[in-house]
Amino acid sequence: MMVSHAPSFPRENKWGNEQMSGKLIVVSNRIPTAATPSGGLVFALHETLRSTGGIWIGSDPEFRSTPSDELKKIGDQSDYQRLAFEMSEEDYKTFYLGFANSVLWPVCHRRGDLVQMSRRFEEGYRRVNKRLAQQIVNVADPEDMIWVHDYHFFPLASDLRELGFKGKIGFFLHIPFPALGDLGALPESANLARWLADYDLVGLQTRSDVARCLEMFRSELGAELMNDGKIKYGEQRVSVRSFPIGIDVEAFVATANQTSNDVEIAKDLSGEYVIGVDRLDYSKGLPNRFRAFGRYLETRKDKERRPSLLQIAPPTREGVTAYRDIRFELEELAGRLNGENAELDWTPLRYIHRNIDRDVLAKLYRNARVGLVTPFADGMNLVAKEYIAAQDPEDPGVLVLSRMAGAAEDMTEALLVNPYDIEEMSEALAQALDMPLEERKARYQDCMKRVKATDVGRWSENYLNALKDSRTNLSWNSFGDDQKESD
Ligand code: GDG
Repeated sequence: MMVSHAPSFPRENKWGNEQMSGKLIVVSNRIPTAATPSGGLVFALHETLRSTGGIWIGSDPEFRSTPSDELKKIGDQSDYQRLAFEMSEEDYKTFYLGFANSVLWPVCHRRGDLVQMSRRFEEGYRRVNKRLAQQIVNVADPEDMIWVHDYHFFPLASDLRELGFKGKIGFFLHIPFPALGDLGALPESANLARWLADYDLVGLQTRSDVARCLEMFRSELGAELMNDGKIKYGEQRVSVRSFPIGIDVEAFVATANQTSNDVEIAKDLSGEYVIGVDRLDYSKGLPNRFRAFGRYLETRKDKERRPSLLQIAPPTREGVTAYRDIRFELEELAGRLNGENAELDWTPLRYIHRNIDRDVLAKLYRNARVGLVTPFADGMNLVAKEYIAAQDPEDPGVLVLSRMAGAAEDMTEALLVNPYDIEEMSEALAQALDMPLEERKARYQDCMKRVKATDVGRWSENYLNALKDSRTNLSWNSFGDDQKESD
């Protein structure tokens, strides 16, 4: 069923004393369909929208040969509206697999060598964003606040402004903000600086991301940094701030503590094991992690000691060549590692290329002596936070964390490693496995403080408060008036 206009939800909200005058509209590529979705970010946004009412807009998983001009209701509608935008197969290939994941993703993760240039990709990206902007304008009221998530929708504010929307629009980038030098790998049509200047608030994961974004505004637009921390570009004012994302700490601790989800663990894993959990993505540094584990096995002094590595790596974006390549590379490495090190009664590496239940995952984290999180580049990395939250405070395991993950900016008491340095990672593994209880506890407590400080509920509250207080374009302060007339 199609909708052309959504009702306003003037309910009490939980992020401030002042009530929002309009409704909240969240835009993300994926939209949850279950009545109560699980998973940190999705759950936090669901809870936010439940308390404020509003609309969550995302892509329809089914393709249409001719996508509708209107948004369609999808999944549960009881607390807020969930609306989907339709795509054709060509849209999916060019917008999602193409421009978003074969151009923007590699550029933001410092893999310019993996960029696939194609005019079709650029056109698809612009087409889907423009169509979506029109669909949003059809359901938005002038005083609504729009919160756009991630690199799929960089130009959405520009497209909405072009259609006359003057309300507040915020953007949050979940992945690393690219360095100035890497922006050169984008096609000319992708002008990140101009696109982002049309938002009121640009939220990024870390302080380093903010520094890179400011550098881009200065260098590409000659924008000025003002005393209040905002960027001034002509009449526009853009706030650029870091909002480090986290997990739903209470829920995750409770899941990891539950005894009802105790898992039958294979014999190899009943002793010491090390865990890695990542979507199978080239940015996550999995081949080097396997190499470092192999190096640890070779160099360990006590050959009687037989720790295993449990790597869970569910498939993702398999329509992109670079993802198929990393899968083959990993399978080859896994085979070699086990071939060279396994014994009749011991398999050193357990590699699972499928999705595992969240409850089971929490338990697997809790029982693992070491959490290995070694991406080459990562916006934040929630696995690092989940691993810490799942630990037994009286006997915690140790987090080995790449310096290149956003999480490392604050979780400085993890064992920080360079994901390109196999030797260093193998030494860190040895140090983690031998670490005395007191040191493990002290490091865990420090990391846990950071995990709690960035709880995802607080994250969305902080972001929305900042968006509410922001205002970009001074001439938009009279926003709403002409839109109301044309409505
Ligand atoms: C992007 C940014 C940023 C993984 N395998 C399974 C499973 N997972 C869950 C993990 C975790 C989530 O997926 C992965 O989150 P990450 O943060 O590690 O990474 P991305 O997917 O790349 O997310 C990242 C994040 O956005 C949020 O802003 O931190 O930097 O790249 O929650 O537990 N969950 C289940 N089974 C699996 O097999 N149930």
